[in-house]
Amino acid sequence: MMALYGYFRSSTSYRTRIAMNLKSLDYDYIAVNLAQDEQLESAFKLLNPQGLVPVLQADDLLLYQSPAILEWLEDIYPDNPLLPKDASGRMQVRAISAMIGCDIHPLNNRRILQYLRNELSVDEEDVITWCNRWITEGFAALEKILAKDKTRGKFCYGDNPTLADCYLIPQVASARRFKVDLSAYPNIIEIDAHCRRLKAFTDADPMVQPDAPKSQ
Ligand SMILES: N[C@@H](CCC(=O)N[C@@H](CS)C(=O)NCC(=O)O)C(=O)O
Repeated sequence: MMALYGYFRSSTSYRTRIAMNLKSLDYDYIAVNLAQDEQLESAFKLLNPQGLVPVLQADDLLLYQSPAILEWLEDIYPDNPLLPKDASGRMQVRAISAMIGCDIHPLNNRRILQYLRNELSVDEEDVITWCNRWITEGFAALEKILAKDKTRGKFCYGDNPTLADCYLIPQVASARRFKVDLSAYPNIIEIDAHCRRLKAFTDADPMVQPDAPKSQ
């Protein structure tokens, strides 16, 4: 059985959970409480010296960096593929994934925001403005790419969920948390709504993870 070290609200953990669910893979969920900096403790840094979640343990293999984990899952568990067969389709899915994973998410992930708040004394309103700036720029470009693809079904690419959807849905959740007005991105909203009706996505939702705060 694999073990996934993650945090309920972490987008990179969320995208990994979606991919594992889409491939119907069982795993133990091991919560690493980022709010209490458990990721910086020496025990966790033995798993990932970067002090970042997710980490996936598969037998004696320790996997880190969600893009590499997702590609590894695709290589080792080819059923329910998350990449198209053709090279240009694979390029397109990886490009959308990179727009989110390389160019949007890193600018609004927790440690960057904590640095803005705690080291640079940026107030919460400006932190939200910062997040909005980078999410809206990325989403505006992504919306154009999605609108232009006339062969696209209900997902980011083609008629089936791909890695691109694993990246997009957590980024939309995080955009909502940062109060981004999503009305200018109808294709993104539609893909998000469609994916969030599927069990692989709902089971990966932050609020149903064992470490999510219990609702009153
Ligand atoms: N590129 C890495 C980024 C991982 C990452 O930034 N993880 C965040 C949670 S989404 C984290 O562990 N943050 C720790 C912190 O804020 O100190 C990946 O995709 O795995």
